Amino acid sequence: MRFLFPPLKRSFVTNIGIITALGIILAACGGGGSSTTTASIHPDCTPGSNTKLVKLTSAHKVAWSQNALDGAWRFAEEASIDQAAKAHGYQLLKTNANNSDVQQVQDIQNLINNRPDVLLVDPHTEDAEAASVIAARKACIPVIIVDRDVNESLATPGRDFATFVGSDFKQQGVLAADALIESLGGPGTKAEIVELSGTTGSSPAILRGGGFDGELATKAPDIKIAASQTANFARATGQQVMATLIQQHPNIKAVFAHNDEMAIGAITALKAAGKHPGQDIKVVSIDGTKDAINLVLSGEEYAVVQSNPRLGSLVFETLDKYIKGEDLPAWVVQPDKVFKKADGSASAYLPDAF
Ligand code: GYE
Repeated sequence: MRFLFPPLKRSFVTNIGIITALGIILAACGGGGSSTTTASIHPDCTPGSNTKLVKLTSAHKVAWSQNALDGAWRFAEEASIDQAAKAHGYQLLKTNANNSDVQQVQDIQNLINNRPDVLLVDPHTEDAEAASVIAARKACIPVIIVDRDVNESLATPGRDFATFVGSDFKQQGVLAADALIESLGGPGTKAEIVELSGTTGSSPAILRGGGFDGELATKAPDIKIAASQTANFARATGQQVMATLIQQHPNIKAVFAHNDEMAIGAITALKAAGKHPGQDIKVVSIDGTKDAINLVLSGEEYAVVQSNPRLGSLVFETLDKYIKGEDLPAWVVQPDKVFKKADGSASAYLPDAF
């Protein structure tokens, strides 16, 4: 029995409907087809009351809870997970929470009910899905957290889940601040800027913001953040928020956006307000989408800090290690780079951009 569903063509409702139906069929068949059921590989684990992270000796059915499918970054991540699951021979059972914590909590419960061998979770926000990760551990299903982390004081790697696989978001924020300081002429510069943050409560928004703000305050204390507002990692929202902020702060000299989508929206708004991004206002963002790298090459963006969405290989190599019984670190770090026009790094990266 296959669990590979086309990612973009179905709504989460359809996916969950199918998952539930498949669950009923599996139950009726008395097993998981070609897959090994959780019960058979964890003879000593009692679902519902398990207190320890279970070890795996084999795995076939992998569940994947995605927080949204709403832009180039997430499509690239989803494709990478799909491809790596296939390459490593796993069946993949997928959900998409459409940027809703309520939906993602429900999705994870539905996935647990289908008794996968392992669960991969990309949490929408840090706190909201932590209890679901613990619910999976109690149900004898080990979890790997992918891309965005949970609040590790609520669910802990090595105890409640196997490990976190993802980028160093704080370091991305530091690198973005360094690039922005450079774009404005160096640490002695006096200027006002604005910050467009990602989804409130998500680990990339918290850590990118913290890394950026700390680096700016330490290295260039006269560059002040005049306003910091969320635009939910979305292009259209970035445009709307920037249109208002540029009226309120007409003298700003730079914009830091927590992702490329918001930067692209902001550039549209700045131009509509008569500004010249790249000249009178410098823009720095994070991700590495094709659209943003092209703006770096045209000079409208100063720099893009990479956040590599192609996490699939690292995730499934990590899962293979877990199955072999190797000790995993609490965090498997995905390394990232910085792309600029001046040093040729943006043009060199462009063919790989997503
Ligand atoms: O930067 C953004 C997406 O979690 C790192 O989520 C990811 C972020 C990424 O919506 O574009």
